[in-house]
Amino acid sequence: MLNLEGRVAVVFGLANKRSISWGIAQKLHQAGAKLAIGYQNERMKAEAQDLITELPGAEAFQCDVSNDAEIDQVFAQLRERHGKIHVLVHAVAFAPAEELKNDFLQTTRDGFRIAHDISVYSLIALSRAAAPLMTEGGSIITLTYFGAEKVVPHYKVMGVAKAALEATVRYLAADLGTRNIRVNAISAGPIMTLAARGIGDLRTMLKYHAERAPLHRNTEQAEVGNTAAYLASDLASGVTGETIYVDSGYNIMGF
Ligand code: 0WE
Repeated sequence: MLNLEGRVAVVFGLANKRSISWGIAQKLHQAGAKLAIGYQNERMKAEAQDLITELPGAEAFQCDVSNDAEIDQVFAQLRERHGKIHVLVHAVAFAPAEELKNDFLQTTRDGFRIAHDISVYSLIALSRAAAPLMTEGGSIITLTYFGAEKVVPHYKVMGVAKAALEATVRYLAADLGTRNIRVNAISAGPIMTLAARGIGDLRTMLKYHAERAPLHRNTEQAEVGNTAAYLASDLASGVTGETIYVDSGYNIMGF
């Protein structure tokens, strides 16, 4: 039923086996998509490449999404190799560590800029580069978090960036709809990834989340991957500009 054979999917944001991008890449691969998977830099290379070789036919590429020249180069290569693409997954976010430690009131101009450049602007840049290759229509998927809409302790400038990301999804969806390119966000519950590991009380947060959520458990990468596979497929042909929660239902609770 969910068949992505003949589709080319490009995934950004692989760091290690805990990455949400890895959960998504595995599911897209299982559904039959051909994959190109990107990691940020030399430091991420070895671990990313080891994982990518687990998916037969998947190719690895290096791309720092804050660098326009690297983005151009990656999409030129994709054009050469595949001619067209169908799916873009943006699973990238960063704020300087100090910004998540200090009071939100102390957010620096530079920390704000970096968080928005890497976590928000990169979706615009990647979408602009991907759209000309999505000649058969397409699906663009990004990752967001509940901290965009309600205050989550320590999330701070990332919450502001994710709010901007969710608005960006709507504006991109409006622009790209005429080309049958859909743009959606998945709001995942907290998951122990490399990006989350830096957070002191993530363990407490995960426990709290599992206690409060209707499904009384945490979110798994594979569950996010399943929703990404749905959004990538024709099953979601009428869905664009949305934020879909994959969080065991946590966000619906008021008390
Ligand atoms: O979006 C995220 C990760 C965001 C993130 C995390 C870090 C930590 C290390 C962005 N940049 C950095 N920079 C670093 O130097 N999540 C949804 C995971 C996450 O991050 C949190 C969370 C959750 C959940 C930060 C504080 C509180 C909760």
